[in-house]
Amino acid sequence: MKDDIYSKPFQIIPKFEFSEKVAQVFDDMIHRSVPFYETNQTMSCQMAEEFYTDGSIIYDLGCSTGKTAQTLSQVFENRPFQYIGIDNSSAMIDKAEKSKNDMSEIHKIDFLLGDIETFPYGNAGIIIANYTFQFIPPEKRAALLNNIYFSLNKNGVLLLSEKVVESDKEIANHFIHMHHLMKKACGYSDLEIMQKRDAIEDVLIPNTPEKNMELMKDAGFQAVSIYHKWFNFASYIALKK
Ligand code: GEK
Repeated sequence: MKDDIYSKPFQIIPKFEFSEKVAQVFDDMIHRSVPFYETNQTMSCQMAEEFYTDGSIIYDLGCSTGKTAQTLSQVFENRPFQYIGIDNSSAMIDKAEKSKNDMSEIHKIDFLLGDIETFPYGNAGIIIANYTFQFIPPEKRAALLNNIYFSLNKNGVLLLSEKVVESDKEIANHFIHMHHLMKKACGYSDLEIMQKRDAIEDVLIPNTPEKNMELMKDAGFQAVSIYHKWFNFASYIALKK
């Protein structure tokens, strides 16, 4: 379904939330809003496959409609893996459940309604958090990363993708403009872009790329690197050695 949530003018723009309405159009919304979304899914899932140790669990924090599980299933092909996707929006989990039909039965896939801040990540080999950390209140991010580091098995891996903001205001504004151009090229009108921007302000709070690196290092990760960057979007890999 096409995302037209912000196509009509609002008198008062309601704060963005992961409602039933958003879940219905989510696949179209994220495809037209996150640059290189599909490429990045493939990249993160290929790396998950590289680092996966048989018998461990892949956790997907903020799994939404299950795109990462689908991509993992394609990338792993005939290799078994266990996956748990967690999301606190029941509308998203319901949609993710339906996507299971397209996945191979040799892959053990569960979608659970839960809060990623309190979830017990047992036997974690890989933790993927694609565009979810940005919705966690900034003051709680260090605690979540500490928990992720603590929960990962030895040689475990965190794959994190985020919208980011540059520390230099001028560069930041140019990168934001590039993102708006990308959204326009994907068919969003100026009104849609501006209303969505207002709705998401204070809900999605991006860190600087450097802050994300610092948080992961402070949590204990011995090696941290950016594996993909496009203006104000960055993807990181962090290793627990
Ligand atoms: C993808 N990773 O397709 N606990 C659980 N879920 C949460 C929490 C929380 N505390 N906060 C937010 N969410 C997906 C895309 S979307 C990104 C992730 C976006 C969930 C929220 O319900 C939503 O489904 C997801 O995190 C963020 O690669 O909309 O920009």
